[in-house]
Amino acid sequence: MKLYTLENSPFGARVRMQIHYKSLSVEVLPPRYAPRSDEFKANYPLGKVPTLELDDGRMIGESTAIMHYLEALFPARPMQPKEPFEAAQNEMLIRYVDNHLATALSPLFKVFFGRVHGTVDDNEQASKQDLSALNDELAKLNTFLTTLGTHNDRSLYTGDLCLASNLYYVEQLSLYFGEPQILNNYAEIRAWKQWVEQYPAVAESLIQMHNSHTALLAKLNASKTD
Ligand SMILES: N[C@@H](CCC(=O)N[C@@H](CS)C(=O)NCC(=O)O)C(=O)O
Repeated sequence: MKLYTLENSPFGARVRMQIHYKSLSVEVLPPRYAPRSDEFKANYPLGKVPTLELDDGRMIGESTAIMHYLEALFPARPMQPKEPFEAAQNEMLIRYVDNHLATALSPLFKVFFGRVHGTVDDNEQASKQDLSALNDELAKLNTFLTTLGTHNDRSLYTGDLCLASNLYYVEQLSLYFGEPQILNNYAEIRAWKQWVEQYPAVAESLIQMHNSHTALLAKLNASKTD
């Protein structure tokens, strides 16, 4: 099997974490076509990566669909809780990340990548309201995490992988747009983050994403001084 993904993609990072944690033999490759090109849109399901290509050529898009598929195919080292309430909470965490947190992050992503691709003015900023909406979501998360039980007493789940990779961008983009240490007010999130980053599968994907993000920042800074 092959996973097509971009190194700085939080959606790809969560699948890479799962592949690493479960020691799966899935080859991780960059997409065959340039992102945003017509070929890219036409050849990947729903026009996005990560995409998992099966050995018979069939393809699966959407990171959470890929994660569910891999979990069903490779049940060893389970990453989805069996107990119904815990399973529901894991699903809630995934939906929190993709519907709530990602929605609040989206305006920051738009301006940041607009700058990277030169489609927005260099002076365009994320607004105070954008950062305050992000803080509202973090406050919700901080409370939600207290209901998940002590993470030190449970194993790593797919929801944790989704949160770890998107939380990386919460910290990086808020720092970029002038709010460093955005997690300072959220003790439960910081404790969860410390726990989750103890897993090499998580830490290594975060480092890969960080290297790629740092290279983009350097490119942005260089283009400013040209
Ligand atoms: N909901 C999707 C989001 C995937 C997504 O937004 N992928 C981005 C990379 S992070 C992409 O393919 N961008 C290229 C494009 O839109 O042309 C998932 O969970 O997989």
